Amino acid sequence: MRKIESEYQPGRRKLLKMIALGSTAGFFGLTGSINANAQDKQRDSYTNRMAPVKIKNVKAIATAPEGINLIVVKVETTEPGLYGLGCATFTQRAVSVVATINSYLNEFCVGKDVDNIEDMWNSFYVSSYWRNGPVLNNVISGLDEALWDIKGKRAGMPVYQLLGGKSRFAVDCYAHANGTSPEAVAEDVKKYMSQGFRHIRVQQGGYGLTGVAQKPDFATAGFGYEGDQYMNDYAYLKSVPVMFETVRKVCGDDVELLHDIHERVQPMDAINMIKKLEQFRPFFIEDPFSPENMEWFKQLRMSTSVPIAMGELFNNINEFKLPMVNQWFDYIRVHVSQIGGISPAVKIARLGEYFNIKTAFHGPGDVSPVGHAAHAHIDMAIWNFGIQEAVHFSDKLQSIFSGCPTMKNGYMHLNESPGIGVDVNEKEAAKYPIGSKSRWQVRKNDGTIIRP
Ligand code: GCO
Ligand code: MG
Repeated sequence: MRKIESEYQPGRRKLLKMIALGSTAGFFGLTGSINANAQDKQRDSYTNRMAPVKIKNVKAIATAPEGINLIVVKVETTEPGLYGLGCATFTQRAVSVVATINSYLNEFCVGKDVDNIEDMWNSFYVSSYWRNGPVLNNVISGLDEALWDIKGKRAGMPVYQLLGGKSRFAVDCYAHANGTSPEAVAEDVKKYMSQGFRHIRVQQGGYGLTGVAQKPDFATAGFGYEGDQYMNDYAYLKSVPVMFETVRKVCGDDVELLHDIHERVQPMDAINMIKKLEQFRPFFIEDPFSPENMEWFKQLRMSTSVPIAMGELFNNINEFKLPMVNQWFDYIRVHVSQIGGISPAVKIARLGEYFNIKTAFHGPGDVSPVGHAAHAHIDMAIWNFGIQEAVHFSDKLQSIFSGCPTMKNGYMHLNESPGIGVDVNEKEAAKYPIGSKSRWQVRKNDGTIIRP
């Protein structure tokens, strides 16, 4: 009868096996303890290197070198020489943003840990109970971007690396061509094409031809206020197809053309005009309607296949959800500081990925160089990047802000420094105090105020 092996009978082979198993376990134990030691060392060095750093002071730096109010938040920390900068530029209500930064935000932040960006964002966001307005969101944006700047400096890497690294070698941008006639606009387009831009926005007489409008009847009648602009929407609606036709004739088809309706005409007029532009293959038409008229997108989508960009006036991150789920537009025009900074902008961009909607972040002159750089860090990392609005950084602006992104061949390049990469000279900034005038009233011929 064959002997049954009992569960646990140590025989020689078994003994050898046990010894082998034991020494293997010993070996792994040893290596395990070596790994554990290595991990402990890593954790210790991380915690040593990333020992908690607290916020010492938060202040607003306000400057207007080009007559446009720019606001930056500076977060100073308990670690000598370590501070962060973030864009909080709401140029039309700059004084209110500065006051809120130097009071509520500073009071909220002092003594808190610099590391927990998401929690700092959400806790300040709800700390006012009422939330999501342009002033408070710009204040949060300044804090948010400054904390990302600090985290990048502590990690010793540019912010785009913290967001997942490069998805492209540089940020493709569009330039702004303008002129008082279709021919002058075409000349301006040629100028930017010669600088290497592949995407160019075309505007005749600024937004809505206001730059070339005649004297309106409301002014003759003595109605309205000083500085009111006049928009003749009939003249504007006829001028845009003529402008596109002229630019295509003069500059050809190898340039992408963009145009900003700037929400200034009646929705059905916008739809009819956009249909007339189909033959000129626009890259995108921006802000066909105001945020107050979102339902009209259904009609627009049924009427034309011209790509649409929308969103610079959205303050509430949730304003993007429904239009994106319904694919009412193709490009997300986030004004990053108006919705609260890098953290919410990345969330919206990532959401866009699931609806094949690309980004075209708002990048006008009323964004600080810190803000423009923050845009570019997100643009470098996200997959669904579309195009970035670019501006020229003047020498005066660069005398205040060092490390500004550079433009080459229509691409924006970051400087690879840790953090956001832009610094500010407070003494220089103080030479150009901000103002409190803002003129965004635009009227029709009879004096009716329109959405500007
Ligand atoms: C754009 C915008 C800006 C805004 C300006 C408001 O597409 O660049 O429409 O020009 O009008 O930022 O202050
Ligand atoms: Mg716009």
